[in-house]
Amino acid sequence: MSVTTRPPRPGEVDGVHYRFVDDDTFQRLVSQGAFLEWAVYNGRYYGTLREPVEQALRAGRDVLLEIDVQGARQVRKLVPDAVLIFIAPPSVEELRRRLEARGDTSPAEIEAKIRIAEEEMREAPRLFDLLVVNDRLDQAVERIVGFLTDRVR
Ligand SMILES: Nc1nc2c(ncn2[C@@H]2O[C@H](COP(=O)(O)OP(=O)(O)OP(=O)(O)O)[C@@H](O)[C@H]2O)c(=O)[nH]1
Ligand SMILES: [Mg+2]
Repeated sequence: MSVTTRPPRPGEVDGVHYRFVDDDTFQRLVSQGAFLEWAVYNGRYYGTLREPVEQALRAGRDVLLEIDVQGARQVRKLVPDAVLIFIAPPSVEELRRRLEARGDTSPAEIEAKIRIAEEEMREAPRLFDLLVVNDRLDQAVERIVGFLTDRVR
């Protein structure tokens, strides 16, 4: 679970979907070195706390992070053999349709997210180990599972 300064959307629960904090709290965590990685996405801060990740790794577990491209770049530096998977929409039009269908994102925010996604899709091929187009969910899942199964073999 990530820490963020964006406000919760309807139905999102603090401590479940994100840990929602104010700017001062986020900056304090940054200066304490509490984050493994952090980034600014669409004007809001997002970060992964270091401690729970290191604890899980010490216990021999794999850790899954759902983070943006800036965060992926930091993780690549810290953990060179991390597996980076970029999940892309089939098209910008479909991304817009999905964001609209979610019903919790304003038109201005949808346009901002689309601009960010276009930029991320330009950078992704250089950084990520696998690009998956999430057209049909079951097929996207199959590609990811297949890729990870080959990697650990
Ligand atoms: N670097 C970084 N990015 C994060 C973190 N947590 C979430 N993000 C990214 O921040 C972006 C915005 O996430 P949200 O605010 O959840 O917006 P969303 O429209 O629900 O985006 P998705 O969760 O990707 O569908 C996404 O690209 C997330 O992957 C984090 O801890 N670190
Ligand atoms: Mg989200």
